[in-house]
Amino acid sequence: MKPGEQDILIVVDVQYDFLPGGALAVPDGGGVIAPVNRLARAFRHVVLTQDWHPKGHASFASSHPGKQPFEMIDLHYGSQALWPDHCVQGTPGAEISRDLDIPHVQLVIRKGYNAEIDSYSGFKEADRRTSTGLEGYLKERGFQRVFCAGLALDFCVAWTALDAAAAGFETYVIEDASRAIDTNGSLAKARNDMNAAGIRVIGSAHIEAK
Ligand code: VGL
Ligand code: ZN
Repeated sequence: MKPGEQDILIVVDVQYDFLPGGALAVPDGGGVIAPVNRLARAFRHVVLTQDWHPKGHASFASSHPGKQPFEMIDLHYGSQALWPDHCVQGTPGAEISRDLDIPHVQLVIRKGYNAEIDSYSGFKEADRRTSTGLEGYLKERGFQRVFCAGLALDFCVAWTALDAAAAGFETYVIEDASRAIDTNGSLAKARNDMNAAGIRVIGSAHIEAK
């Protein structure tokens, strides 16, 4: 298919902390850079998300004495996975990779900046009520199809895609332009949830150049 005026690519969290050597390095995370750059050239409209936590964020294991990264904890909005400190506002690990070559990016949406609430999704925080404003932005601009890629497939890419579908966008995830963390069955669960929501998981070969 050929992306048009009503299609937008959301490139999720391609930040140094999720790349090799980063605080929460996604296995083969660097493998997304080339396919994302190639893909982005086919889209006139591209937005990025950026995980952007204050120090001491509720999703950091270090904020909960006795807890380790990748354990679960109950927070006021429900169950939350705990992570190593990552993407702390203003640190090098929070920067978007300079290897992304997408000068036509139109918007960078930051998320996870509320100290007490995580946000895997670019649309809605983990309390499932606090909006980032992205839905309104995309609707006001008349987009109909949303294509998601980036890091990590089983967390921020999947949650962003699930919220895009819930908001009524025809939603695609581009698998070879994404990589997963895969902890505690998260990848299988994400695939199931995306399937159930009618999200199409496709390869970037299906996207024709402009
Ligand atoms: C992410 C865990 C914590 C992601 C962000 O980008 O998938 N995962 N924060
Ligand atoms: Zn995070």
